[in-house]
Amino acid sequence: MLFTDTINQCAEVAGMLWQRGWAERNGGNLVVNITADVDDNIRRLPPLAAPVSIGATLEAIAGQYFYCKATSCRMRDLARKPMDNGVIIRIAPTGDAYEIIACKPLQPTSELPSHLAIHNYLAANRPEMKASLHTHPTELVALSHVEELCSTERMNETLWAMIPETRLFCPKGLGFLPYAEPGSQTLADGTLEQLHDHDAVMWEKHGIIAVGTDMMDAFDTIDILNKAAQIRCAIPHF
Ligand code: 2HA
Ligand code: ZN
Repeated sequence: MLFTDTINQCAEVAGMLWQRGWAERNGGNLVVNITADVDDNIRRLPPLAAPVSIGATLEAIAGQYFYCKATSCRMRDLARKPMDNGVIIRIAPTGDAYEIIACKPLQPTSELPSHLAIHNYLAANRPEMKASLHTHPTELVALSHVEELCSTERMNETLWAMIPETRLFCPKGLGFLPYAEPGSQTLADGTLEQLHDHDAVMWEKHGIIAVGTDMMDAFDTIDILNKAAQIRCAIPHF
């Protein structure tokens, strides 16, 4: 895909998140690796602001390019104007900082530590996976408030039992991560650990993050999991 097509797909997914009620205000974030598709015009772009330290050295994505939702921006606005509500960043050749190169000097997503740690892992281990998506799907978050479901095993058993497609399309299930502060390194580290065995991670009482070959693929994983959660929540006397 051309990087512009990739960004348009992010806009399409952002619109669906808003339509589903999973992206209130500035909720959720998305990051996609566009390195394979950036052209020379993008490569030549000068930085719009001083480099920002990542707080870690991410060697596998050194020199790579990402499109990210900007912090405080709304998914519903990104859906209409992806370049006014998202940024393209370039990771420094040393892997420990990034610079914003297009189109406005907006700050990237507040969950950047989690997303970049994930992309570093993916680039080294699963290079076909290019996208990460975090959102707040209502029924999945609801299930993370039910104490007896709060483990990877119990949550997957429950979701898989609801409708056969869940196991078919999410055979690895999701990893369950106990509550950690949004945007924190604890959240990033825990997420990364869970992604060794899963394509999605539930953040207790907060939301979910999924990876995919592209943004639509990551969205499909969350959509399938939330469908199962919706069915569970629809069972009377829950
Ligand atoms: O970007 O959802 O987790 C807003 C959030 C933070
Ligand atoms: Zn969130």
